[in-house]
Amino acid sequence: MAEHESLEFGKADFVLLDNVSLEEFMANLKLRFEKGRIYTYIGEVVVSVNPYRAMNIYGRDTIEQYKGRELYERPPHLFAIADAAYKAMKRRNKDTCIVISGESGAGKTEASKYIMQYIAAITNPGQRAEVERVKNMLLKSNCVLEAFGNAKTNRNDNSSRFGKYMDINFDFKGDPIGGHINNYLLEKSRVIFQQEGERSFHSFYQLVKGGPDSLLRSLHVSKDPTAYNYIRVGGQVKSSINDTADFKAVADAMKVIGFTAEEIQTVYKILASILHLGNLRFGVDGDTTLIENPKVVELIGGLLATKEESVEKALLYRTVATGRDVIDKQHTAQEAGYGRDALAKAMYERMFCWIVGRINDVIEVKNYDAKVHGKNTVIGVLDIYGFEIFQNNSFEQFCINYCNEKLQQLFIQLVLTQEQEEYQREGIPWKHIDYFNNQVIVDLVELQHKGIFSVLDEACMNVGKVTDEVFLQGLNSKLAKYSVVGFIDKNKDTLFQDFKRLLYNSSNPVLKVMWPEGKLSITEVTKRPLTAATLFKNSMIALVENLACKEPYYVRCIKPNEVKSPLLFEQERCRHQVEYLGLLENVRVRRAGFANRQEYPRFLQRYKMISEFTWPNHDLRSDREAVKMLLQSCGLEHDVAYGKTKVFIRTPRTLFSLEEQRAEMVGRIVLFLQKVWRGTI
Ligand code: AD9
Ligand code: MG
Repeated sequence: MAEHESLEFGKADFVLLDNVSLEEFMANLKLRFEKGRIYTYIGEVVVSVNPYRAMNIYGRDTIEQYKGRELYERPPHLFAIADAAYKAMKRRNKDTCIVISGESGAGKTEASKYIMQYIAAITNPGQRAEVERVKNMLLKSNCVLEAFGNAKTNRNDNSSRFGKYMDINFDFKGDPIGGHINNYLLEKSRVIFQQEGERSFHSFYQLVKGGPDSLLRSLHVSKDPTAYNYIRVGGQVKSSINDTADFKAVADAMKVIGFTAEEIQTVYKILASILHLGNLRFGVDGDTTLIENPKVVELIGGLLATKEESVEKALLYRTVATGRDVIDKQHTAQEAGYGRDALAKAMYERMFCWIVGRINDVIEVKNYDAKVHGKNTVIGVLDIYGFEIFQNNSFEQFCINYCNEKLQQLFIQLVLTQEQEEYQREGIPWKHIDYFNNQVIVDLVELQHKGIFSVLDEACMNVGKVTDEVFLQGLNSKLAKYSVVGFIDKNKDTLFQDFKRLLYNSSNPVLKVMWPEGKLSITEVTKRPLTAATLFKNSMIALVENLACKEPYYVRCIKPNEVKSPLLFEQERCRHQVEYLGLLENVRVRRAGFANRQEYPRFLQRYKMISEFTWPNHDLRSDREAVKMLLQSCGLEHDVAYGKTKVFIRTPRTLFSLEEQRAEMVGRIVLFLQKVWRGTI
């Protein structure tokens, strides 16, 4: 319980508040923020407030202070939670996960990076080259993924526009031997449009501003971001980001990870093609749709290693199969514009997924034989896009916010519901603590037939008949805060097959592999693909199932103000977050509850040497009785409760004391045995 911390900095654990009220909680949170103490515990949960300034608390010396320590021995820190997850994984062979949540700009991505850095720093004491290689890849992958998956929004200069779950695999020694990244729904609409004050993905500005002259010349890209429609809005946005330096860092990271020169070049070519695509203009001449600036098509054809005529045809026509005939149907200028934008978004998304796949190729554990090396365990780190409300909230915000509700539901399930259920099951006297269960919200979105996703999918099946407005009526007020404009299109996520064939037929092999379904002929592709919402829902359900079977550790991030100030603690904003994160309920359950529980036989196995009643074996009626005697004899029974199958320990201090006594006894026993061995006894 971090007693070494002076009270001047507030309570290091909210469980220690004199009264558990919202007022006291907020006062403590504010005091600690103002004193530069950005982390506070609720038991084993870390509450973090974004400091919006560089803190000198992540260096080598701090890492050393936390390494191998127990949570309550040091002031609250992300490192302590990372260490706890690591210890559980190493000592108890448990798969663990660290779930980081909080709204956009609250500090999740930064936290996830510090956690990974900590794990990298404390592992591989033997300096094995292969392990060092893996660690380096894992750390470098962040830089690449942020370049392509993050963007400046009005809420965060480096906002994650995709969800990321990374597994780190460890061998029996506890050293990282590989990893795997799952990515979730990239906000690809950003490729073609940004709200005022926002930017597209960093990668575009890095290329335009940081690419060497020779590269830009070969791509026919100018150094002025405002020359490109797709990033024009963002091209003028001022930000703290140094795109030029980042371009180099990302190129270096890609090289280190093992992207070939050809692959990196292809990535640049795709980025450039997208920029050129955005400048294409369509017009009409009589009843013919045409491209007003055909020179741009030539550039795109060159960059994508496809024929100029093929690009033009794919942009202006759609090949459809009617019965046995195949005909070319001309787009209207509007349809052609829609197709162009869909192509730009899809090219970017495919490239992003391909990059993740390539990183996975390199970091994935290979040739691991559990029989030889022992069990391979993992620590998962989840960093998703945070809850966000903009002036205009569309399909993407809807998905992002659904994802946050889903994670909150998991937290409620594990921390609030199951915890209370266990006390009841074990017969521990317990007064139920009430909380808002957001299951109703999750159901509203994902329930079969009745949920919003289902209604949306149904609307998408009725091609032509249902517009966004009709869909809205169907939903009534369920979606009051969202603008439904584009919901149906974004959910259907149509990309004309012509484009897939175009890119599959590229003579650039790197590009070609991103478009495998372009292989199918016109008559083969009639199956309706799953909608974006269904895919997202399925991926979220799988994610939650995956997290639920691991031992979870939580970091709950809070954003102190809207203006990125290191000084401002906006009371109302923070209170709101504390409320919807259910932190007060968390304190109540934790406080009334128990920090640790162990089944009686396991408890005895570990601590029986402490008491004469239990060492070497007890003769009591049951293990339960024996544990009672043991705890009585060392004066700790005031801090425990006896369940049906488990003993519950209220505060970590008691556990600490047991551990100390055990260590002392083990020492004595060893000494005794040595003497027996030497014949001095
Ligand atoms: V989003 O949901 O991806 O939009 P995050 O990930 O929660 O969001 P992020 O980690 O990107 O937020 O933090 C936002 C900014 O706050 C960072 O770019 C830093 O400037 C700042 N920040 C966050 N955490 C820290 C920290 N521990 N120390 C210093 C921080 N600055
Ligand atoms: Mg983030």
